Amino acid sequence: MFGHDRKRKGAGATFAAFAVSAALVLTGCSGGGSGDGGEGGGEGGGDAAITFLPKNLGNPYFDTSNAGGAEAVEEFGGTFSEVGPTEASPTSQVSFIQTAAQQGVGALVVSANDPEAICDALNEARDAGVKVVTFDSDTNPECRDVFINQATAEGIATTQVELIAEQIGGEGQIAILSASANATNQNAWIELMEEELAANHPDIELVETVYGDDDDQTSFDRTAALLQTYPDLKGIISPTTVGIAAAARYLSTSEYQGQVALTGLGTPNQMREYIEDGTVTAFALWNPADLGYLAAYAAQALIAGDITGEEGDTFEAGRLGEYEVGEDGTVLLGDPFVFDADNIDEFDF
Ligand code: RAM
Repeated sequence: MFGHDRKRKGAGATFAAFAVSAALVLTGCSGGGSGDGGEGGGEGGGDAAITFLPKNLGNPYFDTSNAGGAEAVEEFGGTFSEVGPTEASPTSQVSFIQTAAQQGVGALVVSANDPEAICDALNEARDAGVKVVTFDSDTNPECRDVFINQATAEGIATTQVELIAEQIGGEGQIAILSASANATNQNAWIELMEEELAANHPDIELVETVYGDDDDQTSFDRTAALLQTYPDLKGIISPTTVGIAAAARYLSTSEYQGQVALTGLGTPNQMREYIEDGTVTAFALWNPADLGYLAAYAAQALIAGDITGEEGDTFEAGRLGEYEVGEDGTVLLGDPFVFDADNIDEFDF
């Protein structure tokens, strides 16, 4: 459905919007916090104090999405801060949620490491009046007000399967290098990738899914182990920006460069050198800055009482325009996007 060709065809307009918004974010994130638990810059908007809580700190993907959030918060005159754990483990976000609730922030914007493990803490925060927006990786729907989804799970899954199928000629063994084992987003995509492989690619065998925990070194080591264990491996899908960058780094100096295909979800800045040296031919993602920007506007709309998260609620999201809340309190950002040697230089995030 979201095939490679289709994405390239629609590329013109999207390229321009994408590149411009990335540039805006780079210059417009002065309200950003530092991840030390303290409140960031920005003035006034006491009610619109919005805390971003990524899966973990130190991931350029979340640096970009949270810069998008800071840009939005600055636009509507709220207060932005960012806090987060160093490890993307199921319960590592709980203490940050509790602290934000004690501080009485207006809203938390969270990418969940586990659909269930942070639910009690989130619901306690909501009981204390904090609005909860999940983005990127959801919790169970009853633990948040709204989920900002980067693209449909089906679209993200199908895009990656189509890319690997194209890159290995439609047959052979592949493996998946994922993030943490409980990540809601990666697990949803993996399930759908398995279905897509079974339905439409009978000659591709998924031999194993391994977990690099969104940690660079762990992902690097898992890649090495996969290549040793499966000498006939033809390709790897890594549906995580941390994993794909680490796997590319491993492949780029190994005997497998150009022999074992690698695709998945990556940021252009992390993947550029591997596109240039031929380790990777194409990968996908969305615009993380827009994702954070939209999440911040949804948080503000909840705080202001403009929306409650009911299906059919609508709100304005600055330069992105109007959005509507869909089924299960989900708001959809857009389509996944494929990057390759022809377009990667147009992006800077
Ligand atoms: C990593 C994280 C994030 C995911 C991206 C694709 O940065 O796991 O949750 O959406 O990859």
